[in-house]
Amino acid sequence: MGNINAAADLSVEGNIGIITLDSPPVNALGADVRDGLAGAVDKAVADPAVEAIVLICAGRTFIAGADISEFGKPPRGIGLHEVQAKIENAPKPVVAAIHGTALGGGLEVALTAHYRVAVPSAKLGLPEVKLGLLPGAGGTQRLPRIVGAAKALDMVTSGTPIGAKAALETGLVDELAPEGELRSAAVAFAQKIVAEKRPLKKVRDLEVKGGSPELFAEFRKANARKFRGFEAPEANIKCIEAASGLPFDEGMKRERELFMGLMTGVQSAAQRYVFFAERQAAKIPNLPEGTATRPINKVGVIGAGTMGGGISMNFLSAGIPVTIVEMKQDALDRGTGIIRKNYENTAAKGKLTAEGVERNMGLLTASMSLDDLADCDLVIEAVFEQMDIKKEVFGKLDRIAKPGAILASNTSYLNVDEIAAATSRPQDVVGLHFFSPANVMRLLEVVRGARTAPDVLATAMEVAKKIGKVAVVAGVCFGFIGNRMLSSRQREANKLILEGAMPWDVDRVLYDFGFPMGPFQMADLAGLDIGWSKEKSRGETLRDRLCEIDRRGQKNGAGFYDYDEKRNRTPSPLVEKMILDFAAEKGIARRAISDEEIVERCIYPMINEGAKVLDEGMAYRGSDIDIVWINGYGWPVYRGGPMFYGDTVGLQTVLDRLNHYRATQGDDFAPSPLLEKLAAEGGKLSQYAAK
Ligand code: T1G
Repeated sequence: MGNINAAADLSVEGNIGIITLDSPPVNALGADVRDGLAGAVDKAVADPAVEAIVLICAGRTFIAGADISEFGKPPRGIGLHEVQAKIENAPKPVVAAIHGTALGGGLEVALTAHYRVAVPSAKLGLPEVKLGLLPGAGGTQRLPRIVGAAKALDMVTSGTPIGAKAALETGLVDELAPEGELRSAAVAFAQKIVAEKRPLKKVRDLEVKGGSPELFAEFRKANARKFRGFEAPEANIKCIEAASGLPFDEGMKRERELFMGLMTGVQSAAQRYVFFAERQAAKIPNLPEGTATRPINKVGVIGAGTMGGGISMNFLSAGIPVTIVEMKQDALDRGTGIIRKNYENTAAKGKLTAEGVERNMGLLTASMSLDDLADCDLVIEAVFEQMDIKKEVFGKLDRIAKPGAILASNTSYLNVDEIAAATSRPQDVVGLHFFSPANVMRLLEVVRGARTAPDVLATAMEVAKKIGKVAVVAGVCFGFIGNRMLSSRQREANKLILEGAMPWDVDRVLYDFGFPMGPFQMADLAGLDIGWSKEKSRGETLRDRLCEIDRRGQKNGAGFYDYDEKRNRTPSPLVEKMILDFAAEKGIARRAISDEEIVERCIYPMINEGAKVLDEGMAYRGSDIDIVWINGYGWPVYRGGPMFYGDTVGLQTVLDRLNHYRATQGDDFAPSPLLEKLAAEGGKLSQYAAK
């Protein structure tokens, strides 16, 4: 293809030189693409027949950014800044023709062109902040010169792209081309600017509008909570400030300095790791060649409670019809009513049109008979977490569902093999563990039973992507991956508040670590009485005692914390006294507990449990475990996940601390053999993959 190199081609049509980049899958700016682009610009500039240049990409998208896989490796090929200088300083107009997504370095290249033409479906953005970075090829200096400081602040710190129509309104795009006619439209545009002798519009020569000190102060204040713990957002803000206050070249120096600071930091290494880890998780190793997925055109959901309703919404929002079944009319009406209410709330926030609400609701069929699931391609059970009830449901489903239907359980920890054994088709049974609220949380644990067929597993992963979930395959064990590791953190948190810490100490430390909230605030939010029964309660645990005095959590104004009418949370003196009395009753001599011990006691056993999960083959990869924790439990993405964090701390250090606590806390801290092996070999949990 390429007559410049494998990635770049230059053709001439009349007086227009057309540079076409073709480097699947996303035309990322790897060395070959940069070299090819530079060569093609040189050649087009040198050709007297060429009066203007169009830069376009083959495949599904315009350049989607620098090649992230090159980061951290020895530089190869021409630098991106040099390529951009050739474009911006070309003596002939350069028109960037954009389809798909012009992201990061891709948009930064387009910003050095003199004009930009895009199809309406195109998106333009600078998502580097999601990688713990900032646009390091002039994006923070050129973007505000077009869209203004306020819009640029929002775009670079959120990383959210804007559509081509919005880009046209802000001047980021000069003209929209009809879908499917980008090339011809861009060539016609180039011919027009030549005929009209339009100037070579350099973005760098424009002034930044609206960059006042008040803007930056207010922006920082308004986003402090959202950016808590992250380094990259502040660095991006500083760059937009520089663009507003310094000459272009000075601003570029400031951008470079801040970019390198992030590039060499742990947070960006973590966030770039997560980018690839999330895509790896979607891949099933050793899938038999030619495994085809089953079509999922109709879904059945059993149970219209919180989970059943949330699960249904995922499919409805993706345009897949759902039949939801409940045994009682009032429960069914309540469930479908909540689904509608949720959509109306989304519409009220402007994120869904009224037509969208009706479209989604129009795909929902409510029923009180399992027989109405007979034509579903996938049925998801979301009934009470009790094995006998689940077995009964699956036994009935076995008789009702059509051959080849996939039967899934939303169980959060029960044995999927046992459930499958209640049917005559265990090969069609899989676990689909949604996280509450199921229509919001991105994580889906896909639990493969011993007899789950490969095409069922592949279909589950495919449908997960279709409904916008991040799916991770888990093996059958208690709590699968996430909840199994969570239980070790919960155990230690409960012990720590008897040994000397208070709930608010543990919550503060884990909040500062980067979690959205600590375990005791989480317990109050979820409700302390979940799974608790007055009849059976014997006051053995602190939670029993709290529920026995009707401290059920945030919902009734008192749990581990006291809550005022605005739900503001304060440590409870009553609970503090209960804890002291309870510890004394247990003969526990309380002591001062450091923040460091809280982190080590809550996090290191999770790392150890993750190593056990890997060793038992309950997860394919260490990075899969990190994806579970980031997308299901709010693990701070800038720490990469428990496996990546263990590698960052150093596995030998983790091992030493586990053995230290084992002396006083017992075999809950006995290290996993895999952890010992990797520590001895200098291996990494985040790079580990089951054979
Ligand atoms: N570099 C390397 N590989 C990339 C890549 C990139 N920028 N983007 C995607 N891939 C791979 C990805 O790993 C996957 O590989 C395949 O392409 C399909 O991706 C100097 C420093 C473009 C919206 O952050 O947002 O520019 O798994 O599954 O869902 O200032 O990919 O098939 O082997 O995601 O259709 C800034 C990142 C970089 C954009 C397409 N750019 N990419 O989504 O496909 S830093 C980004 C995306 C930078 C400059 C700075 C998405 C997409 P595999 P996919 P998709």
